[in-house]
Amino acid sequence: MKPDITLYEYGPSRSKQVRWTLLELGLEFESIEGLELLHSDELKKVNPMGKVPAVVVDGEPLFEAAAICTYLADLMPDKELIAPSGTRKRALHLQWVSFALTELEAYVWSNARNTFVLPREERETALFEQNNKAFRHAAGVLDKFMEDRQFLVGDKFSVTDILVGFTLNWGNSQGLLEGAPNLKRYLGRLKERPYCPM
Ligand SMILES: N[C@@H](CCC(=O)N[C@@H](CS)C(=O)NCC(=O)O)C(=O)O
Repeated sequence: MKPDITLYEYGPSRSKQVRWTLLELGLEFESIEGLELLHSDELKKVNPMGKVPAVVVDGEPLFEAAAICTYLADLMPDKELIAPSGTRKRALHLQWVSFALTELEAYVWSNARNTFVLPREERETALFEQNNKAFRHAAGVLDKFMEDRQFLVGDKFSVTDILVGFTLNWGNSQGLLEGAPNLKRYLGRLKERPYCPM
């Protein structure tokens, strides 16, 4: 039986990762969408941080995009969007998702927070140079890895590409993928997929 899923989302946000995963898996879902959702009491019942994405699956709440997408892929093993637990490929999924969150996303998120998310008086622009340098360094490592590959794990499209690709695209929008031609080509490949929302 297919799970009953509600997705809390807001257009230009990390919730695109979950929407994309759901569409790749062919899962139906109810969407609750809107900027006014952020920090609302309704959303805090699902994610106490009041942030999107968040989901309710068969009555149980879950938040954090990486956890949600990984869980959804696990629910549909026949779709082969993720390798089973305990396999080398699964370890590589966790490796690249952890890499994206800590070595890439942290810096583009800090840039975004200090550009338009935080109130003007709390913004710290002195961080930008350091953030950009750290992102470019990690992107350079990933660019080399992708030199002779199409996708991140087992050279087959997977949920890992959804999570990491979204973050790379975010970096690209901040001008941080100049000098990473393999990653630009990789993003091009991801954008050719019919359900890609980037
Ligand atoms: N670590 C969380 C981050 C979620 C997050 O920060 N979402 C943003 C939208 S992309 C949000 O809801 N921001 C509202 C706010 O920070 O006030 C995840 O990856 O799901």
